[in-house]
Amino acid sequence: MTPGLRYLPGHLALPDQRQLVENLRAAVAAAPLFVPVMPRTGRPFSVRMTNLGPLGWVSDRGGYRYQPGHPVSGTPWPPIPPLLLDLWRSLSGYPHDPEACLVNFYSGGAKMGLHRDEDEEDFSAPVVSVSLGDTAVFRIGGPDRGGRTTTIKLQSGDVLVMGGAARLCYHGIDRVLGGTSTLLKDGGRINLTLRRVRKP
Ligand code: MD6
Ligand code: FE
Repeated sequence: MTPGLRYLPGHLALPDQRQLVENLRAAVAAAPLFVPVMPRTGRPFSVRMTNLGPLGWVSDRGGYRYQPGHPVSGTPWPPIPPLLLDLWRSLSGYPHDPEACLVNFYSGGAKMGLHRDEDEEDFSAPVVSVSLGDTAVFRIGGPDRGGRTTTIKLQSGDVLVMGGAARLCYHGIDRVLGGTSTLLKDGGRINLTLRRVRKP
């Protein structure tokens, strides 16, 4: 496994997963899921998104960036729930709190192409990822596109930390395996990624 990649299967107990789903219901009511589109082409993502925290990641025809408010309403993003801040403090090894929590919602045939998380200023902080709901096939490679890749099945409650050399590795979601979890009433999958954006 890539140095700096930590895979923590079942790290979040079921009551904590349920708590997060409750937190997310309230957050999505305040900051609705939006459909990002690819820079230049305007092609829509199959994943719907929202964010928590002082900054949120958005993608539109103008490019990828972090901004303080929702792309449709302009309203500030809801706060990152305490449970996620505790998770970050216990796992990140980074002395400052995250500034962004990207919420990805996968339904139907949603997937995510191979990409690197590189829109942040501070790569010394890891990205901490939490999976909720249906199992996903997560693919991870090296720092260059086109290299060898491996897959990990991410189940509800699994946590992944991408730091060190893994921080800038290519990764994506091949597919979500429907009907593998009952956590979300209507099925699907939620992925939360906690990020530090700016240098402190
Ligand atoms: C997902 N995850 O699991 C997509 N990025 O749905 C990511 O893109 C990701 O899991 C950076 C670090 C960890 C991740
Ligand atoms: Fe990513």
